Amino acid sequence: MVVQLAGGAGDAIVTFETAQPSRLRVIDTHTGGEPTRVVVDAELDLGGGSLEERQQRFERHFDHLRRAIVCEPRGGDVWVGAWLTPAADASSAAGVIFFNNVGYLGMCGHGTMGVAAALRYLGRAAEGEYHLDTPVGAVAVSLQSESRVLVHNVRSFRFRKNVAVALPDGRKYHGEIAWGGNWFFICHDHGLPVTAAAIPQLHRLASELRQQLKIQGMVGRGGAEIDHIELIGPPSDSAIADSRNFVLCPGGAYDRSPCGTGTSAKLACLAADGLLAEGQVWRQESIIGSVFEASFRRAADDEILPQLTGTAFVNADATLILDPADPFCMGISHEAER
Ligand code: PYC
Repeated sequence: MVVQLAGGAGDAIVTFETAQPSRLRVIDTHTGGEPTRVVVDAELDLGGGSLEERQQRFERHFDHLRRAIVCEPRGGDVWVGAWLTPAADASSAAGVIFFNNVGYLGMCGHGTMGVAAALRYLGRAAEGEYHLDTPVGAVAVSLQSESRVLVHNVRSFRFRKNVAVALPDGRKYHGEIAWGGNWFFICHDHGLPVTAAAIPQLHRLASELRQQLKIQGMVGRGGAEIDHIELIGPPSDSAIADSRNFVLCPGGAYDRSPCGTGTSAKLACLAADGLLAEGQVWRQESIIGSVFEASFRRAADDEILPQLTGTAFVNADATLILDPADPFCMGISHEAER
């Protein structure tokens, strides 16, 4: 297959040959219950430049691989994929592009922990702290123990406070728009129990809120779509956590983990309101009861530098087979119908 890519330098066009892979080695992990499929040893030249540029090239030329890796029948809406690529910054260990069943993620907290677990399993994790480049900036990772991973996330901030969203039937909710590596609408006054038993109602309301944010043109900085909805409630047990969340992800699944970027966005709101001090630990519980420990350091301009700790385990070392005779080789996609 001949592919033309806009090169890293200026608008130069780079033409090169890349073979369509027929097999992809993946390491599957889960972080607090949320899966990540890490593609390793794939030979795909995405050209130079930033991770943002490489993600755009991946999307333009190789989006079928995203679907093959995370969509049904090999995956499903809960899966996040991580494509490893050479680092953009000479001081980083690698670059990573995160994606799901409908598109691409700027950063992914649980996914970064999954990548760290996969690299450790492969014996490729650097000693101590190392950096991974993502499309929204570099993150730092270090292994705390066999399965515990510490992530220093990208700068996070609250963008808007007390935003009212009215649903067509007159119900009205309020929330904060915040960035934690992805865009979130964080809502407290939803009136639902944040418990596993209420997942269908939480899912319905979060979907309605996301739809209305879109219809009403409510966006993040620079007009960015708010594609994650976070409904906050009390923890199942104050001895284990400070708060519990339900996070609706862009592809329609809810995050089984406490959501690293969502926890970072929440920390930015707590910091902005003076409700959490620098260095103080915030324990964020997920809807299935897994917990991330988080804290922050202040950065300039009302932004914070969050750090998150969670546990990630490898649960498969597998080879995906891409058989051209298979009509669903490149995944089942409902995107055209959305
Ligand atoms: O952990 O940041 C996260 C995340 C985003 C989407 C699913 N998990």
